[in-house]
Amino acid sequence: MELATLVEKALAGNRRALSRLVTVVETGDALAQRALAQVFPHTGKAHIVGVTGAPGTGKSTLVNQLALHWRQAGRTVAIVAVDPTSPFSGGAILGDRIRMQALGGDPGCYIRSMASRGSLGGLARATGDAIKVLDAAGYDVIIVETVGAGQAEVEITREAHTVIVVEIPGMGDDIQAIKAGILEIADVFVVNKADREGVERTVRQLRMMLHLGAGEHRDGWEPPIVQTVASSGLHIAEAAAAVEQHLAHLQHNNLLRQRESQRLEREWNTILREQALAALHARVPAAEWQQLLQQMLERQIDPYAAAARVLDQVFQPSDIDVV
Ligand SMILES: Nc1nc2c(ncn2[C@@H]2O[C@H](COP(=O)(O)OP(=O)(O)OP(=O)(O)O)[C@@H](O)[C@H]2O)c(=O)[nH]1
Ligand SMILES: [Mg+2]
Repeated sequence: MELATLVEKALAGNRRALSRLVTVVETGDALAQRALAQVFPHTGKAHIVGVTGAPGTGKSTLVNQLALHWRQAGRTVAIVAVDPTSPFSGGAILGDRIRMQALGGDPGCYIRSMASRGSLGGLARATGDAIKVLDAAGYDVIIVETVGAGQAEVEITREAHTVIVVEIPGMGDDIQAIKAGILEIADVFVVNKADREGVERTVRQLRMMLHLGAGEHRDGWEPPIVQTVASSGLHIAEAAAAVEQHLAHLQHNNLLRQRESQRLEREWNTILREQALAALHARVPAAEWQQLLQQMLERQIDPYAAAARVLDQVFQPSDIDVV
């Protein structure tokens, strides 16, 4: 199929075309870039919600419930489940199966799994590009679930307008958000499995950490803490309301545009960095890279000087002065 036709069909709501288009952009190759060029003008409308937290905290169950909630409110929902740890962990498959049962066959809900693609950076890029396609296809809400806790989650959740961090009771003092350093990026805390003992204590600890922490949240927004039992649907409406209130807060304070601007600048810089490095590799012979590396190993030249050697061959010195 012609690329333009594929894009046209995908954006018109043809799900098979949409799946194929996501697969195309995931690769990140030249065709993917042409596809994204056609998709990009249609993006920027969806509310992108990131959901992150330690393995097994009930993220998939929560995402499923939130999707059902928003579907009942008449909004269309796309779910992207990202698993950087392995190509399809048991957890991801279980979560997906649960979702299929409740949401399967609903034309207003689209579900996509993204598994490890070698590098974490590659996964973050592929996820960001998949989100663009779903945004252009007109989904009102795009929920991105990331498994685990670490740098990859932080990278991927940066794509989101609203980030939900899921905690559960019974982790003692060891609140996962601290370890992962994701406290700062949380807009909404969900303490799931509130049917378990110790939920009050976990909420108290979170509240304390929020007050001890950087003081002000980055957007002058105090992250609410919502207790849920995702497996039975308890307090899902409250969690959804907290997410919607955060979006309203962003909109009323012109922060949505600011976030979007920061996000695009980051993405642009990443692309420039990757492509500039690739261009340098293409223009400077491999033997010379090796030689410079050898000289650094022998402490004959330092890394800054080695970089300058490469740059000098590609840019005019006056170009570098300008930079
Ligand atoms: N008791 C209790 N169990 C829950 C709750 N929510 C989810 N679970 C259960 O917790 C288990 C893990 O749920 P998932 O939704 O797969 O968790 P997850 O965070 O997506 O897991 P990974 O994707 O593997 O990290 C499942 O057996 C759920 O049924 C809850 O509120 N209370
Ligand atoms: Mg899951």
